[in-house]
Formats: sequence, structure tokens, C-alpha cells
Amino acid sequence: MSDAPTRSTQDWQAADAAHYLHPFTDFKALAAKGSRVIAKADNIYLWDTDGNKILDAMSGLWCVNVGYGRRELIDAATRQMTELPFYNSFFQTATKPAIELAELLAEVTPPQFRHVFFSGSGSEGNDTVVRMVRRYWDVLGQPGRQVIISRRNAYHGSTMAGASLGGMSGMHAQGGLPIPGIVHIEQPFWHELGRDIGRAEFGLKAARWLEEKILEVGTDKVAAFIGEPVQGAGGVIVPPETYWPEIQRICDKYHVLLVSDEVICGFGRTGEWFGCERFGFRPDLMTFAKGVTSGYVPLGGVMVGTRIASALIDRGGEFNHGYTYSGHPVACAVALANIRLLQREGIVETVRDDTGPYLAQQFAALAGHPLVGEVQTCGLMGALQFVKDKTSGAPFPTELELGMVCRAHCFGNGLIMRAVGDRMIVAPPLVITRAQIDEMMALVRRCLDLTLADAVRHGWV
Ligand code: PXG
Repeated sequence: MSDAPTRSTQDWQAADAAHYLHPFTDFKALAAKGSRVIAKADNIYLWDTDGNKILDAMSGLWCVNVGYGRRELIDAATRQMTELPFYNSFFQTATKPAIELAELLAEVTPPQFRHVFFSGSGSEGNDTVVRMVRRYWDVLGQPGRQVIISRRNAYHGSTMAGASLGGMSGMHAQGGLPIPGIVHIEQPFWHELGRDIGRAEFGLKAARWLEEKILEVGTDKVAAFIGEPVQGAGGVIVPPETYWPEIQRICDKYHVLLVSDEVICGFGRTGEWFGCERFGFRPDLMTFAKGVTSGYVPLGGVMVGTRIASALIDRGGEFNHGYTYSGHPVACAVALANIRLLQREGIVETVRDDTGPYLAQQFAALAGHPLVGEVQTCGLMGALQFVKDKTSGAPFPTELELGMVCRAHCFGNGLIMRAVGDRMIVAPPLVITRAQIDEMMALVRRCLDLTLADAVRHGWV
């Protein structure tokens, strides 16, 4: 076994530092510090190579929605690997799990979706989105429509197109991004941009930034708008309820395609099957990944609405795009088992009716904490915004990196919670129980108090 006791944690860390370049990592700093090596997992818990038990309040990376160790998914992978570990779907062939998954996705996604294009990840899915919307407008005889509008602080992946669609300035600063034809508007982040007006009014104002951008770029040049229903990696930024319906109205008015990136929000995270259902809009395309297999194996894709599918099928001819692993049979078999599990156990409904509201209640109780200026939740996602001044909402100086201070306490106390700047976020597995939410909240409280004690000691508050 690869985790044979003969290798110590130090030994693993040395080999890691010598050979392994991690994503989004300062290689030198990590090599000096040493990785935390995760050895095994069960339900919502992880264990590292030192035997420490950790409550995984981030579901791996927003993906292990049914929890770790689910027999149904393991068996599905084993069966499929035994029967047919791989075959492609390029040259007029298909595999049974890919066909069945396409059929099941058409059933569980909103009614405008009857077709799917598979990829291996969310980033690849968004590359497919860029290719597909541009192709759609070509086929319709409007090749001038090339520009895709996205938002600052969005995350849409790390490939050239994914990172360009994303609105992360640190990513754009490396590698000559964004690629041409992708422009950004501001995000619907009330705490940062809208505190002088009410949330509802701010939602409309933020949506109208899209209309202004469409008019600025030219109504005959805009192909699509893409957004995450709730920005995940950007910090669990839940938009005002007025935002998405207004975005829908604007897209309809200018015939701009609407793309929902559901890589995080899809498959129950918001308490509905898809985030667009939670926020009441009707996308033309929907990117998914992560939760489709609960992260057990990589799979992504794009749900293609009837408007686009009909044009591409009836008039498009060959679409020159695809990946070796489009419709990978093992990934599709695991996705089938995962979605059936979500259905059979009513997991999405439990998030909507029970654990989601319970998390909201528990998070709301943290609003009184001296460090916390804003609390937001949506389904099983939650965010706590640190502020220096609770009345004005003034932030801490960024160089203090208070979020990182808190994250270090989480690491030390057996909790995985993410820091996005000074915003602490959770997205636990969708199978988390009320008792486990209590356990998580006790850890969250302890880490907030330890962070506060540090802030007091350093004279930051
Ligand atoms: N879209 C969204 C909305 C995502 O959250 C991607 C696309 C890209 O998916 P892939 O499978 O290519 O990674 C994502 C991924 C974080 C974090 O720190 C979030 C993601 C990835 C890595 C880190 O919160 N989301």
C-alpha cells in the first residue's frame, strides 16, 4: 500500500517537496513548510498521516457532496472498470454509462436541457462554453457576436479560457490573460459595493452594469453572459434576490445567451438541484463538474439548452471540439450512482428543508461576534466576513491577513474552513447532519475566538 507505515510524514513531505508542484501554490514556501498529507477519509472526516482527525467543512474542494466512502460509488467504478474501463465517444461510438448519464441529466436538470456535452473538468466545460457560444452565433449568421461578459472576482477555472472568464486579477497577471473577446463587469457583492443602499436595490443596480456593458460593447457583438449563481471561490457571495431575474430580463432583451456556471452550485449545494432554480433564472447553457460525481472521479460538462442544441444539430454540421475523456465510462458510471444516491436519499430536499435552514440559523448567531461584519448562507454554503468596525463595515488592513490567521487556527483545531481574504467560508458535504453541524460550529466558534485573541494581543482591534 502506498501509505505503508514505513514512510513517516516527514518522508512524505520531503518527496512531495522534491517533485510535486501543487496548484495555486508558492512552491518554495510550501517546500519549506511541508504539505499536510491526507491519508484517508470517511463521511465528513479526514485523517492526515499523523493520524489527526479533521472535519472537512469544504467537501474536499466543494465536491464530495455525498461524503467520503460511499459504497455505491466505489462499486459502480469497480464494475465499470472491470467491464469497460475506457472507450472514446469520438468516431461514431458511445458507451452505455455515457448514454445513460446523458439521459439522467436531461431528467434532473431544468426542462430546457435535453442535451449534454461532456468534459473532464469544470475548466474544460467552460472552454467548451466559449467554443459553443461563438459557434452558435456563427451558425446563426451573426459571427460578429463574439464577446462574452463575465464578472470581477468570478472563478471559472484555470485553463486559458476558464481563467479569462474568471475575474481574478492575480490569475490575469500571469500568462497574458484574458484572451481576446472576454470582458468583465463588477460583482453583485453588497457588503463591498452596496452598503449605502438596500440589498434589493443594489441587486438591480448590479444587474444593470450588464446592460451598460452590452451597450458599451455593442448589442451586435455580445455573445453571452456567464456567472456563478453564488460566487464560490470568490467568497460565497450570495447575490440579492433581485439580481438574477434582472440579469435574465437584460439577456432576453438583447438576445444575449445566459450561461450558469453550476460547477459549485449544481447538484444540491444551494438546496435546489441547480442554482438557477434557486435564483429563478433560465440559462441557455449550464456548466457542471465537481458534485456530478461527488468528486470521486473527474467529470465535467455543459448542459446545452434547446435553443443552442437545435441550431447546432440542425444547421451546425461538424462541431470541431472534444476531449479524450468526454464521456469517460468510469466517470459516467460513478456520476450515475451519485445522482441516484442523491435522489434515493432525498439529499437535496434535506438541504433545502432541514440542514440548510439549520446552518443559516447557526451562522446568523455568529453575527454578534466582535470580528464578524456580515454573515451569508445559501443551502450548505456559508460565509463570515471579518470587519474592523462593525458599524461602518470597515475592513482590516489586508496586510494583516486575518483570514490566514483564522485558517491557521482551523488547521490546528481539526477543521477545514477556507479563507478568501478576510472572508471565512464553509461548504460541508450535503450529508452533514444537524449534530455534525453543531460539532462544526463549535470548532468555527473556537477558531474565531482564537483569531480574536490574536487580534487583541497584536492591538488590531
Ligand atoms: N467553475 C467554477 C464555478 C468553479 O468553482 C471551476 C469552474 C473549474 O473547475 P475545475 O474542475 O477545472 O477545477 C470551478 C472550480 C477554491 C477553488 O479555492 C475552487 C475551484 C477550484 C479550485 C479552488 O475555492 N472551483
